[in-house]
Amino acid sequence: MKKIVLFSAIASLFTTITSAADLYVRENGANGAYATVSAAITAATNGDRIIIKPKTANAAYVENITINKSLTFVSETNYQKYKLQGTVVITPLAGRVVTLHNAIANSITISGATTGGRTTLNIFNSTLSFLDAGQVNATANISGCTVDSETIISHGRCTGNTLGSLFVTHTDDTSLATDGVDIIANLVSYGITNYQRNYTFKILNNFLPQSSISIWGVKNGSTNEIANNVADTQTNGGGQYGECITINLSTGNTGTISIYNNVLALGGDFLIYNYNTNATVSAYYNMSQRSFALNNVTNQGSNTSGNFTINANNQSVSGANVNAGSPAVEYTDLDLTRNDAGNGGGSNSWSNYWPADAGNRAQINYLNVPRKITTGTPLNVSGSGFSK
Ligand SMILES: [Ca+2]
Repeated sequence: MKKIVLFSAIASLFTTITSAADLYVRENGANGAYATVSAAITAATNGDRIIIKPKTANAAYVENITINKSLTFVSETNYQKYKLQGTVVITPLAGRVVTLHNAIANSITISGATTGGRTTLNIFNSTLSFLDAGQVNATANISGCTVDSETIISHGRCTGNTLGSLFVTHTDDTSLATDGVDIIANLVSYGITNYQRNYTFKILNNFLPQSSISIWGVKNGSTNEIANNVADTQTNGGGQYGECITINLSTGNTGTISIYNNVLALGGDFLIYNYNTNATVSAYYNMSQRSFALNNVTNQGSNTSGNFTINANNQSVSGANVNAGSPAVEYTDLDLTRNDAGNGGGSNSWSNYWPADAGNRAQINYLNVPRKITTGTPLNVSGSGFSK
């Protein structure tokens, strides 16, 4: 009897290992493939991979797609995206993980709250019109994507994207994620706004050529970072006072926000405008072309004014910002010189997330490295990336 039980256990393990399958989707169902993405989803089971061949002349698969399983979608053709025309909706479920690589799509949304756990949506190297993952108990990791209009998340990592605007919306999560919100090295045209109060945030090395960063919520008692960003409000203006960074926490919401090594090109009266004293705000080693007019900033020092040039064509800054960031060793640049204020500086430098040859090189989408290494202590480094 014991043998039978053991054999059953091994058989079920074997079934688990071999159950993940590749399902192919091709134009007109060529060579035995599915003709539609929806048909492949219907046939798939959790953990399967759907491999989609881009149609000739980049024609679209015209269908509304509902993803109600844990699946990964990839292109069959290297460095070429498949096109979807219609809506893409992810049905939430605790433990569900949906990953899309190399999609061209109109909108991708998670259709509602997840109960009893979390839904995870990963989108890499894709081009979208609109993305809404701002739901209760949802994590969205987005990297290497272009999203034309709004991107809405409530938790996750957002790295190396070109975005119209980015909103981190507040949700009343009941199954909390264990990590925070990371917004790193994105090109954002119309502003980054955080409302979330469940998670600590890091807003690092982003390039906002005509907009600003707004903070309307923090996790109570948390310490949050806004570092090495470029926010230029000279063209389109920023907040009410033209500011590059707006902070306005409501009563009962308190936390610390550290603002350092940013390039703040001001079109109005205040570089940083904090509406009240609910947030404890520090500002150090920021660079502006104007004098530092700050409102309700508790701690400040070593902010400098000087001449610099913001180059929107290659998302860089040159001039007085070079080596104007914090001299502390943990902010050292990749070339081991003092931190450059702006998106090129520090260990989360823009160049980490934006390969020079974007077409045929792997792209980093997350790095977790210590900023300072001490001899005699273990060095823990982790990261992830993707290709095609
Ligand atoms: Ca430097």
